[in-house]
Amino acid sequence: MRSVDRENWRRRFSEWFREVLDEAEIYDYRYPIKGCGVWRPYGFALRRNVLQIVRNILNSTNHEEILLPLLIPENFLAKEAEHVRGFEDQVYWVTMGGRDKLDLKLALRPTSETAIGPMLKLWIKSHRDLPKKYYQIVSVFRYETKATKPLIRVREITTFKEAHTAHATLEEADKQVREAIGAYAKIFDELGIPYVINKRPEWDKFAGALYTIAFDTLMPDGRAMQIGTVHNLGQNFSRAFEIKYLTKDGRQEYVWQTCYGISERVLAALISIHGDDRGMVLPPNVAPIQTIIIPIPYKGEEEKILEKCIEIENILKKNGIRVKLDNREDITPGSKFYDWERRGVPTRIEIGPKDLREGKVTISRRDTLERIRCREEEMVDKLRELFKLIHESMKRRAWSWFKENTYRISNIAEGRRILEEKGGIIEVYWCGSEKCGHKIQDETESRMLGEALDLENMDIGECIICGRKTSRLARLAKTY
Ligand code: PR8
Repeated sequence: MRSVDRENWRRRFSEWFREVLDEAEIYDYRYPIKGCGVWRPYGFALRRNVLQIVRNILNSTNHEEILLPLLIPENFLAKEAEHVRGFEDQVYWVTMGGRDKLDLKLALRPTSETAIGPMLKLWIKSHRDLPKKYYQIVSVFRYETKATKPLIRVREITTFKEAHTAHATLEEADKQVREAIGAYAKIFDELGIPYVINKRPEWDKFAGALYTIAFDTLMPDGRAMQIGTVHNLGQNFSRAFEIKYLTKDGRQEYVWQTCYGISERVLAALISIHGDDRGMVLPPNVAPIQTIIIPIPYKGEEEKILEKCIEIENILKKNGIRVKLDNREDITPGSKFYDWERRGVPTRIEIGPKDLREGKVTISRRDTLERIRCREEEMVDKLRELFKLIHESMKRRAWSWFKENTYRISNIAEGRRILEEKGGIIEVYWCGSEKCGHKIQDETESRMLGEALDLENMDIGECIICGRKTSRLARLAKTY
């Protein structure tokens, strides 16, 4: 019986992750600059399919795609005091133009609030110009000082999807934050990535924001990873950049802004969360190849089998299925199985002499390794049905592991022990004070993800440190 081993895989996750990026030809991290990697064709195709989902969801909520310059003048980056303080240690600077020293240093954008600021000032004049909802998908640069990791903590973030919006009132900006949370939840659902939504504590919010909401997922090793953030910027940037509009009753007001972003961490989560000891398992909606056809040659019948494979490839292509025929010679079917399993292709069709005789095909599912046989005429419908089933079952499995690894605890030592031994996320009652917050972090040797925002019925409990009554639930985890 073929089976997948997920326990061993979790234990050696870090190693697995690097191997799979390399062997499945996703992303090559050997580029000679630390924190920079190369997207290889298979990874690039996967990235493109994920970006398509992001674009569709942002476009359908009336966001407009733009492209801002990569360079930001030093005096603009410095306009919002908190922002520059938060980013100053992470900025790459351009100081020379050819042989000339530049009069004004130029930053490689670490994020684009200060690039769009001066433009919004030009574009927004009246309440009729609001709201504005823009996004761009670009590279940003951050001189990360913590250990870098492919896709997870890079210095060139090549897939930064950043949205910037402007509104007439704080209420509208708050509403935009909720819309953005909805949009991100949809993106993660399409990818089968489980998450919790938390309001980051004051001491960990985005530099220049009123507040920050974050999505966190759990990686297979039990550590939490922030996969997206939504920030209400209030009027901090609009005051710094003088972005004003004329109200209906003729006053000049500063706009209210939000911004939100996700990065290639989403791809890291997608690749990791669904995987197993054989390699990646990709959801059919983003898999670059949805079905791989592998001929099972038989002496004397090689040609007929190959012809049938080509015929089937054409039928599937015509039906809009992303298909590939692996007709490499001198490679055994077993090695081909291994290669495509490693790359996470969701379904495999094998065609051998028996299939040929009976007019049938054998289909294997990558996620469960189950095999079914069906008549050739039913194959297209069967595959379409399987794609849906596979997606649902991958998502269900990922969520159920995520929930199994979330613990409501009332004893701090127990929390520390769980995080130390198993990882996961712990939930504790917290009064909301910074002092108790830091104490919970110290005593559990973990990081506060923030206050849970996605629970329907909030009970009243007692702060795990000071005992005060509270309905706030803090989530903590060891993090990436
Ligand atoms: C903003 N401004 O910038 P954020 N490598 C990979 N992914 C990363 C890295 C990194 N070094 N740093 C951050 N991320 C706001 C919102 C415009 C858009 C990912 O927010 O600094 C993280 O998942 O929180 C993070 O949540 C996301 O980018 C947005 O970055």
